[in-house]
Amino acid sequence: MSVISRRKLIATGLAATAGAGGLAVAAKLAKRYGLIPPDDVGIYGPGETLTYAVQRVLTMHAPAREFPRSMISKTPFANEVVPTGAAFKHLQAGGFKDWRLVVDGMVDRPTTFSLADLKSMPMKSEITEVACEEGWSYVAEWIGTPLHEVLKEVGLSPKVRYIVYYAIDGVIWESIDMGDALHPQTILTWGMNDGDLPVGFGGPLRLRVPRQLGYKSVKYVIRMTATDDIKKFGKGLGSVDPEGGYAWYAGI
Ligand SMILES: Nc1nc2c(c(=O)[nH]1)N[C@H]1C(S)=C(S)[C@@H](COP(=O)(O)O)O[C@H]1N2
Ligand SMILES: [Mo]
Repeated sequence: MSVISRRKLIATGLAATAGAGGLAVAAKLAKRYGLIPPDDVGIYGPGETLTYAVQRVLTMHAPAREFPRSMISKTPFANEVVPTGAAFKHLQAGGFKDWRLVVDGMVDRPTTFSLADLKSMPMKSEITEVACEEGWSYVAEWIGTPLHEVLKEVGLSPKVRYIVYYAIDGVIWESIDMGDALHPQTILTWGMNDGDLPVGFGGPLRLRVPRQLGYKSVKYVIRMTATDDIKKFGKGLGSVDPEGGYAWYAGI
């Protein structure tokens, strides 16, 4: 989806959910509850703040839609971005036995998890949709370890406001606020449709954030950092997407 049509969508969504009076209320709530997204800068800033605030106030605990098993897409389309770097290839050749997820930042116990470690924790399966900002989507069963279980394990500082997460490629990184980080549907996924998570779909480890557009569901996750200051990361906009013109908050 182009930047312009995204803006149109945002404007339409705002009008539909809030109306003119609601916008004023949302602006007030945004201020009061600190619902200011990291990309609240430049000419689109106020729009991003209102979209984020309206969505957050209305949907703070609302789950993403879940589907019956019969709706699982027969031929899910992977927007393949398989990392070709030597490090990934080496891990893949070893059956991902040596894949590690580092969780650090503002936590009591910075921890390195293997896939086996994650699989030994409470698990969750959910049938949800991946929706790309370019318009296509598919439904699949995702199986993994809820992120909140991992965060409980490492002991989050009460000051933490964002979880930043990185792909092995060294380019893609994202962040989510605590509303999404602690949401029961946000899972570190290692299984798909009853099997291992295929590499094309982000295997061996992908963060599924089903309440937001596909680009928040980063594939090949190797590190997560808890922080209270998102401005310290990258260009300070919260992820690579706003650096390229897309919204940091991509709620659906
Ligand atoms: N590491 C990594 N993760 C990524 C991407 C990427 O380029 N690299 N693309 C994102 C985008 S834009 C979308 S829409 C989804 C696509 O997921 P799919 O391949 O399962 O359809 O993955 C997201 N995760
Ligand atoms: Mo996408």
